[in-house]
Order: sequence, then C-alpha cells, then structure tokens
Amino acid sequence: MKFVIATGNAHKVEEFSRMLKNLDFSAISAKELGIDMDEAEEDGDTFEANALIKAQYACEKSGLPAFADDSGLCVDALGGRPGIYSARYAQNDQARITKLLKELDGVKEENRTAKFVSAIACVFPDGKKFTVRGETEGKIDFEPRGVGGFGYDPVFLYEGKSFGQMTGVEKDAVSHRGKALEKCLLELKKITEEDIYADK
Ligand code: ITT
Repeated sequence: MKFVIATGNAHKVEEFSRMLKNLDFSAISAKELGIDMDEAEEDGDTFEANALIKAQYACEKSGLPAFADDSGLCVDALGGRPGIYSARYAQNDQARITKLLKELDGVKEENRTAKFVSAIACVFPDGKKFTVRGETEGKIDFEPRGVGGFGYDPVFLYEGKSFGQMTGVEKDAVSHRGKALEKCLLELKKITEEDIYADK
C-alpha cells in the first residue's frame, strides 16, 4: 500500500523517509504529487485535530491513504506555549529560537523543562482513521548548539546533548516523531491484519 506523507515541511519528509527507509512501507511526499499542503487550514485546537485535518486533505486530493504529523514544543515555564502554535510563533527558525530564548530570559536551568510532541494521523480513502502521539521531554538551553535537525532542535537539550548536535539517526531513536511513528506502524499492522482476516 502506498501512502502520502502529508506535510509541506521538507525536514519532516526527510525524517520520515529516513525512518521508513528499511521498512516494507512505500511513501511519497505531498509535494511530489503536486499537493499544496498550505491549502489545508490547520484550525484545530489540538495536535491530533490538526494532524487529522492535514491527513484528510492529502487523502482527498490524492485518493491514497495519507499520514500527517502535527508537532510542536511545549515549554512548562510558558504554560505549554508555543504548543500547537510552534510554527506560527515567529517567521522562521532563527526568529523562533531568538523569541523563545528572550521569553525564557531569567528562567533558571531547573525551570526550563519542555517537551516535544508529535501527533500522527492516518486517514484512508474508505474513511478509516486513527491518531497516535509521541512525546520527548527535555530542557531549553540558554543558547543554540549544533547545526543538525531543524526548528527548535539547537535549543532542545536531551540528556546533555541538543537535538541539533545529534545525527539524524540519533535524533530519530529518541524523538517525539520517532516514537509516534513507531506507534503508527503498530496500528497499521493491526489494521492490515484485520483486513486480511475480514477477507477470509
Ligand atoms: P506541515 O504542517 O506542513 O507538516 P509545519 O512545519 O507547519 O509543516 P507543524 O504545523 O506541525 O508543521 O509545526 C510544527 C513546528 O514545530 C515546526 O515548524 C517546528 O518549528 C516545530 N517542530 C516540530 N517538530 C520539531 C522537531 O523535531 N525539531 C524541531 N522543531 C520541531
């Protein structure tokens, strides 16, 4: 079965493609199919709701099963912000990091706890759908470190290393997106098995 990766974010496509590379799973990006994911209006009030909106949109446009990730950074000292508004927090990655560090100015190391959240939604042409969630806890550093990854990775500290200092494979092994994808693949396996039994 071929899936659409319903995202307009090239970094997410890169991470999903890397994680799915050695698996028996065929995926194509929305961009390769000429689908403009900016047209999907993310007006949900949870990560799951927004992931469903994006997956539903790509599924309708392509006629193929689709999966989408809605993700973000929840910072405890900011009451969980930017959360589902992580992409809209500022214009670009550099501006987002600068704004975040400014908001956390004066916040002590022990109070800089945060988590990355990824909700993945899968939507099928027959209307079947599900969502799963992965979370990774860490801390917001006082300055950016490393040039790997994307978004808030250079300031997200996980066990002494920022996500920006990790290789892609190292990040995948502990990331919110890696955890969500693992759950997603388990759900898909269940669905496939149910279908096989239903056919018998
Ligand atoms: P799509 O909606 O097209 O998938 P997007 O970038 O707008 O692309 P989101 O709405 O899910 O995606 O916003 C997620 C934002 O949260 C993303 O732009 C980053 O700023 C941040 N983010 C999510 N996962 C991240 C990660 O693994 N590392 C760093 N920042 C991340």
